[in-house]
Amino acid sequence: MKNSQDEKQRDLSINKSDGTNKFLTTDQGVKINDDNNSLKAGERGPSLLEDFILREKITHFDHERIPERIVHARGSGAHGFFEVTNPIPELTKAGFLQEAGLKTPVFTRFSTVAGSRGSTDLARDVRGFSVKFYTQEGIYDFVGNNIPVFFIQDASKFPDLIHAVKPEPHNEIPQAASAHDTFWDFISLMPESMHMIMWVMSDRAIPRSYRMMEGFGVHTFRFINEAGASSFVKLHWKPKLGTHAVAWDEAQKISGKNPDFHRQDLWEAIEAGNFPEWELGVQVIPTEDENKYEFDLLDPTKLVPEELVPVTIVGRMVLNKNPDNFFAETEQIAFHPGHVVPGIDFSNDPLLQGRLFSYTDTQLSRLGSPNFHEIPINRSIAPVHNNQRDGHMRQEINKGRVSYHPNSLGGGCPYQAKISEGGFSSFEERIDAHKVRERSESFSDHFGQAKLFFNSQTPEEKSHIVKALRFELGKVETTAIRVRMLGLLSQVDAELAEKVAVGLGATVPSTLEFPVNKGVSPENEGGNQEPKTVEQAVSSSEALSMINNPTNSPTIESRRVAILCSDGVSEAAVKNIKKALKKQGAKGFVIAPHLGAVLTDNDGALKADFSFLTASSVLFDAVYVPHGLGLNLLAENDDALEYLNDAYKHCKVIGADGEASELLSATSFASKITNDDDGVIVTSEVASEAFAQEFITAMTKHRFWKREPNLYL
Ligand code: HDD
Repeated sequence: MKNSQDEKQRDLSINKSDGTNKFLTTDQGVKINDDNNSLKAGERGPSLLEDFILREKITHFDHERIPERIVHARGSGAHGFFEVTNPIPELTKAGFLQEAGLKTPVFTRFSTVAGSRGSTDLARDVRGFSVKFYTQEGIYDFVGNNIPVFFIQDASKFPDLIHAVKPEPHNEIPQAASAHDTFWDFISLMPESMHMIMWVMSDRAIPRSYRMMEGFGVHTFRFINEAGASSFVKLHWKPKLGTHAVAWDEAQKISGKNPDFHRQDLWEAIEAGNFPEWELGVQVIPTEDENKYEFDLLDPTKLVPEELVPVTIVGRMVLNKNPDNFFAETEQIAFHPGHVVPGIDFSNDPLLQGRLFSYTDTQLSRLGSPNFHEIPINRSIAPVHNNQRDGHMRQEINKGRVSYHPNSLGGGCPYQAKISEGGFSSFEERIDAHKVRERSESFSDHFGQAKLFFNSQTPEEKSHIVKALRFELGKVETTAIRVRMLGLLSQVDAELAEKVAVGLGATVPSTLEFPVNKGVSPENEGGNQEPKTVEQAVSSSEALSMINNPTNSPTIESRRVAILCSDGVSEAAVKNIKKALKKQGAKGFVIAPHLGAVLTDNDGALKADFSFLTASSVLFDAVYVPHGLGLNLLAENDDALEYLNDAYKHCKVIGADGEASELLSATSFASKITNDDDGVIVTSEVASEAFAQEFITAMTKHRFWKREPNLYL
């Protein structure tokens, strides 16, 4: 296999254009002399229909929107490469996984699910994690999420799920939020969603950055090796920067201060050369182990605990180039879990099977034609030859008179590939079954893994789940829906249900009740099976907790620190912390009452990166106040104090040196600071290296959740 790392960029370059030093022209290449005035009958007269320049410009403008994605409309993407570190030829014959060091170009898109294209990045939601591999054997698409399980077990419920979570149809409210009646009405009637609900109510749903999220293929897939032997696999992406979240109050504030927070974070990291990186891991389940577990491998509401099947790392992905054009690349990219290459195949997971239909179908209305594979970002770098012809916006000029197979007039070309020549062949699974519209009994455990997830959380994380549920269900107006949800939560954990109930001023019901709707027999409500709880072989798993996650490394790379300054600030202190942060790959930003120069204690000047108004505490990972003469100005400035108050509330590191530590007594949290809060660091020295070190060590802990009232202590 050849290293094709740059091949996709070369392929894209033939479609790129740049108007620098060029004439303005019409779409037909005619040079334009006046782009400011339409052609009129007299300078004050009506415009003329013959003005082809005006007509062309307006027509193009009138049609420049395409339908947004029906889900995952809001997203951001980047180019990069995937490199094999541990080849796995014994598992799969997929060419891009065969040799150590082999690089394959990728384009990766991250997204929220429910919101529309212009919605906030910080919604409480699942995040999409899609990777298009431009392999030498054709396109392979990984189309996963940052959560390893899903809400529903059968694709036939997907339209219902999405209708329920999207803004309500009568008034189009609320945008990018699940906290409303229709979503929880549906969920309260779908006990199979309880495992996923635990994840979505956890901090996984409010990531600090796209660069700090795990990715999961969710379904069980198959790998097939050269000899035709198959194994079941689950795919994982593990972020180099660890898996981290923001606080819910912070997420809501970020949504107002900078709704592009994740998009900008990804863009700026790549522009600054802080290329985000993930490891690709596989969990391999031998075919003979298919029925070994207490859960069904085909059930997408279940994960395989890493304690039962460890994750083996096979390669790494680095994103190192921003798109040149958002629409052409990030918007027009079309992913499809059915885009696989020889060596990768599907399982019979009924959710996956439905997806295999949906993705091509949706591109037909979104991108407008079956020729969407010709759009540059979707184009394979492996040669494409077949007898598919014509259609809207066809780019390729197929030569010859033959567009059918078999043929003799074209010498039988293009000809089929033998399996030994790389021809795709599906795994020959033996199926001997009745055609039925049923769900397997092995899918009926709806609570066992919800319990596993909940039991794997730290007390802080459990407390966040309770608060998230109080928020979400608190926004639900129909009491019966809240009560039904409390019933389902009690099946996961009695204490969890009780604590949520307190927030709602409600009582946990003693029985589960599903109302029977008109015309539907009771046994068909909410699937075919009575929901069950099956005891799991693993009762708690570190990998499921973000705080205990074994892959989290103590790094502050690319983290942002707000340095609150006013005239008279100690230049040495600012430089000291900036230098120390830079050494760790992080960055300090000077925030001042106004933009322009901030005068320093030694008659120098620092450039303000932001004023108190143009940034906000929630856009930073930590706040530092250096010693200085103008501290009394900060103490009187509500905007400056809000940086500290919010940073404390969101459990971030706060540092102050010299007299700056006195500023903390002007904050709303002054009386709450305790000696054992490792996240509030004060020193009497100015510009002390030891202080900078302590500040950085505290930042590696990400957040000091113990400041919050914890419902589980
Ligand atoms: Fe889906 C988009 C992930 C179930 C139908 N899905 C979409 C995207 C991601 C996922 C990441 C955005 C791709 C991009 O960036 O362009 N979807 C998932 C995961 C699922 C899942 C991890 C469950 C395990 N999806 C699912 C089902 C169906 C769909 C069951 C339909 C039966 N998904 C779609 C879609 C979308 C889509 C309507 C909208 C835009 C697109 O495909 O290209 O076809």
